[in-house]
Amino acid sequence: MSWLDIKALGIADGPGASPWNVSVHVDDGFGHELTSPAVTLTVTNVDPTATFQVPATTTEGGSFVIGFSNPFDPVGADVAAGFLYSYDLNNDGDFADPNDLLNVPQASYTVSFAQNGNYTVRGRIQDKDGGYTDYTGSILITNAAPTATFAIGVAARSTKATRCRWSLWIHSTRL
Ligand SMILES: [Ca+2]
Ligand SMILES: [Ca+2]
Ligand SMILES: [Ca+2]
Repeated sequence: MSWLDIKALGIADGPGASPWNVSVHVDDGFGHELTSPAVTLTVTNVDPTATFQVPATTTEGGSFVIGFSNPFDPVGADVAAGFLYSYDLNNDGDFADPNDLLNVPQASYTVSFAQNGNYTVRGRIQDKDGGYTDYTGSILITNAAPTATFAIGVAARSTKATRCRWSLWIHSTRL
């Protein structure tokens, strides 16, 4: 009995109702019938996979997108049910920290880190049966150089053409 034969019986999605008791009944059409002893068949779930994408670098304070593409599961029932995604921004294995996301349907997540540094984030794709695969990706958050605008004003006050008083002021704004 092949796997295709088993799938034809409707046993395709593990774990489903596993374990199954399977026996084979043979009838040659001439009155000879035979039923085999039942054997136990356990169909295990296969974990889904995907490509986890994290940009290599960005600038601090800016937002960027992490997420999954090419989700795959060999069982149509698991694909049809849709996958759940989780995001662990500090890669501590806990998907419930502030700004983490646990078991959400969206395959991408827009995040930002306030400080520069090298960060590793974890992502998980999970099927309806709880099978999952974790991935990690690293991003370098570069320091954002401070910027400023300068305004320089000059005023002249004079009572005579040969005598002048000058005032100078500088205004700066740090962004
Ligand atoms: Ca399954
Ligand atoms: Ca699966
Ligand atoms: Ca976490």
